[in-house]
Amino acid sequence: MIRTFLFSTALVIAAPAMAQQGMAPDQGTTPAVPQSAMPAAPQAATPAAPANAATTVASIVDSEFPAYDANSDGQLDQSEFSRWMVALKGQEMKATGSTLPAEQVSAWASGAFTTADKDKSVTISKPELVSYLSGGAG
Ligand SMILES: [Ca+2]
Repeated sequence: MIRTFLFSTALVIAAPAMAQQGMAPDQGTTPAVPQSAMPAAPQAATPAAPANAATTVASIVDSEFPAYDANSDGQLDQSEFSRWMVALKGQEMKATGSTLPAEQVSAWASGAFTTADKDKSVTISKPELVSYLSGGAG
């Protein structure tokens, strides 16, 4: 769910950038890698996923990370991470028109933290977040 929303956000972000390039869709865009170029991808059965999805998530995380890394230590603690996830969830709910009670959103964010913190360091690093948002958290 969150992942889907992240991609649509990326598209919204990308659209004005392309418009500034004189509406030439052939310039400044990375050609899509054919699905057949990624035979090893376990989620190859998902045709809607852009081939460069991981790169897209990574670049979004890169640009947003400092805004949520309140103490600038390069890691997100649970409250920093939750703020980000709750913000994403809020945008997602707005986009989909569905709503969840605040306590459910916060319970979800708490579970997301546990899932994303693969090495159990009780902080989320950039790679952990990228992995989580890319759906690599299993
Ligand atoms: Ca961690």
